Amino acid sequence: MAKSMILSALALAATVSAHGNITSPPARLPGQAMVAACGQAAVDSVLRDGTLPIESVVNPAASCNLFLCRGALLEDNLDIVQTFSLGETINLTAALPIPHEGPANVSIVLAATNEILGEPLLVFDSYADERLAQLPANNTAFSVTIPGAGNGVEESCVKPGDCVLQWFWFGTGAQQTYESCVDFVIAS
Ligand SMILES: *[C@@H]1O[C@H](CO)[C@@H](O)[C@H](O)[C@H]1NC(C)=O
Ligand SMILES: *[C@@H]1O[C@H](CO)[C@@H](O)[C@H](O)[C@H]1NC(C)=O
Ligand SMILES: *[C@@H]1O[C@H](CO)[C@@H](O)[C@H](O)[C@H]1NC(C)=O
Ligand SMILES: *[C@@H]1O[C@H](CO)[C@@H](O)[C@H](O)[C@H]1NC(C)=O
Ligand SMILES: [Cu+2]
Repeated sequence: MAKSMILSALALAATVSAHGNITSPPARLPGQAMVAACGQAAVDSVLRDGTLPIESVVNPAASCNLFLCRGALLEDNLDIVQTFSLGETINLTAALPIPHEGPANVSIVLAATNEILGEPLLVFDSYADERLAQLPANNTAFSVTIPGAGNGVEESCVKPGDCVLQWFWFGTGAQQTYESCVDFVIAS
């Protein structure tokens, strides 16, 4: 490896800082399918810091859809697809090592169109406010309830990859966007 490459790798490592992601249920991680779609440099940047905002992903390829799940793909996460029931309450936990105040929500997103199904399940008008002495407990441990019958969830979220439960947060001052996705299907 050329000395300049080592130096630039060190410089990158020095600027890495953690921001936030979902820690439970297990959320999509990068893998070989994401390498194919986004490129190795993009995946390496996410592997260096799994809490990276989408704006900091390095050199994403044109085929990389960062605005859904920060480019992470079902194909790399087939072993962690969750099964939820209509009306089930799902507890989530997030890590927020570096908070940035802004709106956040947790929504069922139709992966094919990147559209929210119905309304967001949970909305924070103000999330991760770094000016607070302590973040509210609900910023890192919260729950959502999967809608009941008649809301289109059972028809829309049938097979893995149809729907994701996406945590989305935008740090207004930092101008940074965070996304973590939990793959799920509705129990039949
Ligand atoms: C969250 O970030 C941590 C720290 O980089 C990383 O180890 C973990 O794999 C990430 N998890 C997800 C689901 O992105
Ligand atoms: C979800 O969280 C609530 C409140 O902390 C707790 O009472 C409940 O047992 C949790 N459910 C599961 C399935 O862990
Ligand atoms: C909710 O999340 C979606 C991404 O899933 C985002 O496009 C939308 O702006 C968010 N809404 C609010 C009010 O934060
Ligand atoms: C989170 O907790 C704060 C402080 O208790 C409260 O003001 C806010 O309404 C809660 N937000 C949500 C989305 O539950
Ligand atoms: Cu940040």
